[in-house]
Amino acid sequence: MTEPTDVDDDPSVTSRRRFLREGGALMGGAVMAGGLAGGDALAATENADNLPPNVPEWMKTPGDPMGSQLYGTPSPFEKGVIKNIPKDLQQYLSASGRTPLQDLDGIITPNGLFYERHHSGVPTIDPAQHRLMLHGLVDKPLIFTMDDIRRFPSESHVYFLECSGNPTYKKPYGKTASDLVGLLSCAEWTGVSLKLVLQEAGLQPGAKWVVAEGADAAAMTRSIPIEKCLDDAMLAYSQNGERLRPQQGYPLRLLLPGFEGNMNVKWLRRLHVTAEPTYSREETSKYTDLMPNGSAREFTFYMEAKSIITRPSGGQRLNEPGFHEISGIAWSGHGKVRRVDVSVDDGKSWQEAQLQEPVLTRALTRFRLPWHWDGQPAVIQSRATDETGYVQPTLAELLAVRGDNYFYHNNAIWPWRIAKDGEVTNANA
Ligand SMILES: Nc1nc2c(c(=O)[nH]1)N[C@H]1C(S)=C(S)[C@@H](COP(=O)(O)O)O[C@H]1N2
Ligand SMILES: [Mo]
Repeated sequence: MTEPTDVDDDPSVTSRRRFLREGGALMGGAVMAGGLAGGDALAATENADNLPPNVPEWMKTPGDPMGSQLYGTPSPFEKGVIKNIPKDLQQYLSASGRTPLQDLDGIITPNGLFYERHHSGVPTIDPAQHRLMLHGLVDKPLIFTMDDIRRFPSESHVYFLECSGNPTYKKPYGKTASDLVGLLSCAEWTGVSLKLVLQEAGLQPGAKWVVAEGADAAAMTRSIPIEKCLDDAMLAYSQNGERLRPQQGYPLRLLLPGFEGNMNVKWLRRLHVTAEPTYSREETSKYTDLMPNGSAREFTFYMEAKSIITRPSGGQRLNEPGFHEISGIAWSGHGKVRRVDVSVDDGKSWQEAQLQEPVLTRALTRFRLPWHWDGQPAVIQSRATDETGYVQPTLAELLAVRGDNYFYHNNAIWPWRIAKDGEVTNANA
């Protein structure tokens, strides 16, 4: 029986899905080829009557009235900037939709394009009927309504969130930045410090883990070490200024800055304080890395330093030689990005890129490097170093140490090949 699973589950399903995605990629490709890397998405509809020195038609009559859109949506000309979900897979309960990283600027992911990954569909939860139960090794077990949660002092922080199956180690590798690492997004989260909520209940001696459970049909369950719970863990109810989207865990999710996406339990309904981890499916069968010597890396928690060039990147085209800004994103679960180096000569030499402010801990950091493309074939890539001094490895280095018995936690450098005609493709594919 084939169970519908996804990127961070069964590798055979992953490759089947990749195959399906490539079959359905033609239409998306047309959208992506324009509008990127110097192209003009609207060139096809160019009309000289609207170009200087003429007065364009949209200046000759008033525009749409107020109230035509009570919740704003992007310009119709941006309709190609959408989540990356293979068409054939949209009916699956266990699925993922990727952020179109190559189409975005800055470091914040708009809520409508935030990646989504769920194991049993997206529940529709009435916040008035939602409760958070806190029990186990506490002095006073408590049940909170959403109003109770919102009475705690609030805080807001910008953090990235990344699935640990992003990308897997299994070939074929994706064509675009989104295919490769689009299970990654970044938002300003608002909520309450988990520490405050735990203090309200009073932790008992021996409290070492907090087991979090989601209110979806998967009852997603993960054990969180108490140190993280008393540090920067949050119970988040808003993202980018508005309430969480249903896909992100409305009305309440756990947000564990820098920890693998899976531990950030959505639709959070229960926190059980325990002495031991619970060894749930998600921390034994899944999200655990089988090493070449047969031992398993489990409870790895933090996502390691990583970066990718998003422009120019796979699926895009450089229209002509000359000036092109190389731009991308870097991040580390361990803290701030300290530097990003970029190579434009297949890794022979590296130049330090400029980091765009703000450089925040456990958030995406935008980097850029001015580049003159001489029109010859080139391989470009970026390499992140975080504040601990850790340097992002190559795929070969990573495979040499960890093997490929498993497919989580791939933070390898990802090179793009630029052909003489300007076409950009995945150099590892
Ligand atoms: N309750 C619940 N929480 C969950 C999941 C889930 O299926 N159910 N998926 C996890 C996984 S694998 C990831 S990568 C992140 C994805 O968060 P997002 O959908 O907001 O991007 O949520 C995690 N939390
Ligand atoms: Mo995930």
